[in-house]
Amino acid sequence: MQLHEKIPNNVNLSQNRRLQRALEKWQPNYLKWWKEAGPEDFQEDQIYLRTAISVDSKGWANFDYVKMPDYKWGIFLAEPEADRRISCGDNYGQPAWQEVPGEFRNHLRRLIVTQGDTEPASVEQQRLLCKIAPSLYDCRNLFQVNVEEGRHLWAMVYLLHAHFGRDGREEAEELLERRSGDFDKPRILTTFNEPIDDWLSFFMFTMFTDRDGKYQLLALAESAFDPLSRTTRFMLTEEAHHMFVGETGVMRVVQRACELMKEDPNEDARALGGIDLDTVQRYVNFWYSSSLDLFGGEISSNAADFFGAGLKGRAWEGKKFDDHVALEQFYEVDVAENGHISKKEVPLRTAMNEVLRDQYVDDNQRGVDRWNKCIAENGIDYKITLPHKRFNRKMGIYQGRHFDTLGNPISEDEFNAKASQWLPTAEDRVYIKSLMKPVLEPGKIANWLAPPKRGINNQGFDFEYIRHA
Ligand code: BYC
Ligand code: FE
Ligand code: FE
Repeated sequence: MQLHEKIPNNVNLSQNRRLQRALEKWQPNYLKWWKEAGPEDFQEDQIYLRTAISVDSKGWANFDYVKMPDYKWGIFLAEPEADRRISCGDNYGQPAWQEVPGEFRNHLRRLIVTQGDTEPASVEQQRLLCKIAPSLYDCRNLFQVNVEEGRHLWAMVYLLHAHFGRDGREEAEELLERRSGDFDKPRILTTFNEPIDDWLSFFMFTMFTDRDGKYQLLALAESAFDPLSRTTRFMLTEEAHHMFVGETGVMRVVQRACELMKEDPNEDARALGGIDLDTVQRYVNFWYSSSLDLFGGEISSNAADFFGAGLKGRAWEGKKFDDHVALEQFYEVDVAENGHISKKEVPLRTAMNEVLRDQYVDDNQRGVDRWNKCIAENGIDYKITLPHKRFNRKMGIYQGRHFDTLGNPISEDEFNAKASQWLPTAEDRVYIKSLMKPVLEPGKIANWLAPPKRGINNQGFDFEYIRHA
């Protein structure tokens, strides 16, 4: 472990001078990007953050006060597995690769760049949220997520620099040049260009979009390219906290809505300055459907190529599946034609995006069930639901068609007539925005949000998570 170097790492960076120099050249550009596109405020303040200092269970969660620009963004790969074998595709059972095979170079670079692009994109999307944080605790969690997404960018840039030569270095520069939502140089994937300018959206994003991250990382953890597998395995340990922020964040919005409903004679949470459950549902519908798009097309030759080459597997390929070659099987995909849905058996490899999406859907449902349990425990008769996976899709075989939230085909006119019940309206957004006033005294919290059950790292909710410089 080389912790005291300019770039903390467990990859023996000092043994490879060329690589070290190249990354040290990229580092100031990264910091320039962070100052320009990272959190708009608090850069001089001391934030109570966790920093990874090693990959074992003790060292990866080290808590202390740190100024964000001084955060130790390091390069950490999970420990190598002895004699690791390729877990899927045509080369199943062969030794995993330590170097990139020429024939898969372009595909692999593309996957790594796409993964890498989402990380800074999310930081850009969230950069103004610190100005309207509902509590010090939440503001600290936002920064924790942001610095770790920054580290995830480092993780991908390390792979580009170490294994893709000049092209890799160029891609690493471009990762700092694109900007979320920018007209000329947008980020690569759809959801990462959507604005996140209120905290309800932030909680939805960390619930649903970071969870796409979890599933894509699980798929890449199966990669035959061992450095990618080891990198993503360590990223997954950090990812769990991001989804915790999302799931418990929405849970606390829901809890507060229930409390206010019980106080109001008309059970109207908005009347008392809360976020009503119908609005929560519309935000769920939007962020969940947008995140479903991130899995790519239902029927995809790219997905088949990635799987066949062993570049990307399914989540928990070894544990959950028996046949890791997947050449003989089929997967059932619903296709929509002339207003009808019919089942179509497609070769399993071409359906790998859909297989991963279905694994993701189940994981989300478990979180939604916990929100509904909270609502029921408050004695309120309401259920939050995930819309059908055909609803409001912008990518894949359902794009350009219209479906209700149960997945039934409807006309464009019917969709437009119902859209204001299903998706956040301009009025919802104005209302939510009006609630977004900063509350930054330790122990205090905005009226629309319930406090968390406990604080971070055994600290209380009223702990001073941020010390003003
Ligand atoms: N937006 O065969 P298709 C995370 C493109 S999140 C824009 O259907 P494929 C994080 C596609 O690239 C995880 N374009 O899809 C979360 C292709 O373009 P070309 C990020 C899209 O290639 C929160 C064309 O459409 N990681 O970590 O099988 C905070 C046809 O594509 C979209 C990854 O995504 C879209 N939604 O799959 C921070 C893993 N969908 O080739 C971080 C790496 C598809 O025709 N990426 N396209 O020009 C991949 O595995 C694949 O690129 C995808 C797409 C699954 C995204
Ligand atoms: Fe990430
Ligand atoms: Fe994340």
